[in-house]
Amino acid sequence: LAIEGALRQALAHEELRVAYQPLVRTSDARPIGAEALLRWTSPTLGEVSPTEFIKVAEETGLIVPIGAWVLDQAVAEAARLRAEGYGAFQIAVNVSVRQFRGGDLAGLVSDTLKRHDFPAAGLELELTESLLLDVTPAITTTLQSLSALGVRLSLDDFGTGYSALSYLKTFPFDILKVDRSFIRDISSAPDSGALARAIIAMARGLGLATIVEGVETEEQCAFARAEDCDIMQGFLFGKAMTPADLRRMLDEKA
Ligand code: G
Ligand code: G
Ligand code: MN
Ligand code: NA
Repeated sequence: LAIEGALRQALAHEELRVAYQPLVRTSDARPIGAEALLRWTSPTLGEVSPTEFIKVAEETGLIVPIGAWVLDQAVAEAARLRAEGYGAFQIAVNVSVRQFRGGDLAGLVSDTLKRHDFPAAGLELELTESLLLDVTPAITTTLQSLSALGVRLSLDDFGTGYSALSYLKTFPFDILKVDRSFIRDISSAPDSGALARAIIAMARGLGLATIVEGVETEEQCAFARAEDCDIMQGFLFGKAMTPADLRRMLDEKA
């Protein structure tokens, strides 16, 4: 595989970078944090789509060292932002199932937070339903250790996988990210948004915070506000951007 070979070189040759997509508080439209999203420009393959190379990284196990690197970069950036006075900046990092098998994930997270003197409560780890498909005792223990550190756990892309709703009560999740497919066709039609509305209400009933993903229009933004969703994310506010662009946005919206 061309991608696999090139990806093995990528970390060592500094071809990877982390981009940051703003997370916006619904109540006052302020950016309060960002999701770290990995980007790769390969000298031979050009700009490779994350959906494509993350799949390869997961299959080969390369996601273990790459994931540790993303976590380090993202927490370091968030610590700098806090030191520069950007409030209680929150950082969200995606974690693959494979990283739960690659060693001591809770230890890695704890060490990373200590190294950058960053509070656990400022870090959100985004997990997908695939983690819960065949959950092992080791996965359960790791989730509990992460939660005990004070890190917040979110269930990403909610509603697209094979979720048994009981997962939400069995595991220590703090945040539910409503997949963007549920708000894609929001309109003035009376039944549009019914599923998103039900998911948000259920999350609230379980004491989970909610993030609505894929907010691209004012109409979708108004929907999130009307439904009292906590945080919004989407192209209406910004795509994944460089740290410099993120600072410009935080300065403008301060
Ligand atoms: O940035 P974009 O929306 O194109 O990302 C595509 C997919 O890649 C998403 O599912 C996203 O969660 C995933 N992704 C992006 N960065 C990371 C990362 O650092 N680690 C993992 N595991 N997944 C990531
Ligand atoms: O799976 P996860 O939710 O982590 O993936 C995040 C992906 O969603 C990124 O690739 C990001 O580029 C994409 N994304 C973020 N906001 C929007 C949006 O408003 N519209 C669309 N179509 N994609 C988005
Ligand atoms: Mn995500
Ligand atoms: Na998502």
